Amino acid sequence: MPGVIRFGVSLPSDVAREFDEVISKVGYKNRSKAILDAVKSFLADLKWTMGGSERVVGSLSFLYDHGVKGLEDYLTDIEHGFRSIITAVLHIHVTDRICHKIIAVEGPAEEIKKLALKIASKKGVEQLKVNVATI
Ligand code: NI
Repeated sequence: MPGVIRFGVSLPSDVAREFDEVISKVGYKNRSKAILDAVKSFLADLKWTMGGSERVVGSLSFLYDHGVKGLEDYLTDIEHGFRSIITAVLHIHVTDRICHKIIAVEGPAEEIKKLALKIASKKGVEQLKVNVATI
């Protein structure tokens, strides 16, 4: 097949067995597609960790307490400031005080990292998670 490289990989037998069991349970028909997905996810995580100029697409998800003074305004200002990489924002009211926000992003990993750190470090924000994929 053009554009495809075949290579052998050595794994400890218990890891290989578990890999085969798990991918089969979730519906993969063969190892190649599972390994392709795993490698893409691994690369996306590394690009994110390196925070370089590589373009990634993904989302930030976090909870926050809208009762914390100034937090809503801070988040709105941040969203305007980073509008070049924000493609959508979803706000869900979870309880009387707690909101769940999902911010869809696309752009350089380093910019997405900056945005995530500015939000995560703020009082009242909890459990921020970043999910990124390579384009
Ligand atoms: Ni809300």
